[in-house]
Amino acid sequence: MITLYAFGPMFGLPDPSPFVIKAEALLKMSGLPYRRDLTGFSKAPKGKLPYISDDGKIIADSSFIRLHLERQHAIDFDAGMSSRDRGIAWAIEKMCEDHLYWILVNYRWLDDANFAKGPAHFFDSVPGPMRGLVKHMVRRQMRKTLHAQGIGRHSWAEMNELGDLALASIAATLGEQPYLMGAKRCGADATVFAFVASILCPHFDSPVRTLAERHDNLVAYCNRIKQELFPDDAPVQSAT
Ligand SMILES: N[C@@H](CCC(=O)N[C@@H](CS)C(=O)NCC(=O)O)C(=O)O
Repeated sequence: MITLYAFGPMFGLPDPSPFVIKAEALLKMSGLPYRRDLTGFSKAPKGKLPYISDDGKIIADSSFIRLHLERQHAIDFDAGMSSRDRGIAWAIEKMCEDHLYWILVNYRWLDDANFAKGPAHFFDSVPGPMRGLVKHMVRRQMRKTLHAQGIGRHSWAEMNELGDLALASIAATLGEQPYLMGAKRCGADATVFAFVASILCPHFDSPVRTLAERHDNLVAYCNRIKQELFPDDAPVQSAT
């Protein structure tokens, strides 16, 4: 039995981490039985979630989880796709993880209103007198991380422009198809769904959410995959 170590549903999403949503989407797509454990963060081998345990073998990082499922359980999430399409899908997936993600983090952590109704709650269990200081220190560290990554060096207007281009490129690739690369779901759909649904999350306000909402096909795509893989959750967002 596979155990997925996750943060747990929050903000109307299956998980506050798009990487955890991606890993859970892959598990659901695999059809393998799994359970969720919300207590594993302190033991995360890379200090981050998600990771899984598969019959005692620990695999950390959503990409290695995918590779493990493919190799260990003989699953090809991209079955039937040409090597060109596999390449495009992988590139889009990494654009979501290594580019769009940081714009999402910026708006969740550095926008005061979003932080207060979102990540601030990660610290609710910190004892009262310490809580403000811990929140302040973690937020300051996040600002430094965004600066080191590079996205934090841009103005928010520039970030929006980059976010707009990334979302437009996903929407253009998707076009009128039901899934990113055509009529069949592929591995990258787990990722694109996870990151776009996280951006569309109505709990948070941001210009990039508004930009994503303009793409009716992206909104419909997220709602379609949510319905297929996470049917108990509320719709991502209605098209505007
Ligand atoms: N490359 C990793 C990224 C995972 C990741 O960044 N997880 C974040 C949540 S979105 C995390 O656990 N952060 C906790 C921390 O950095 O302390 C993957 O694909 O799984």
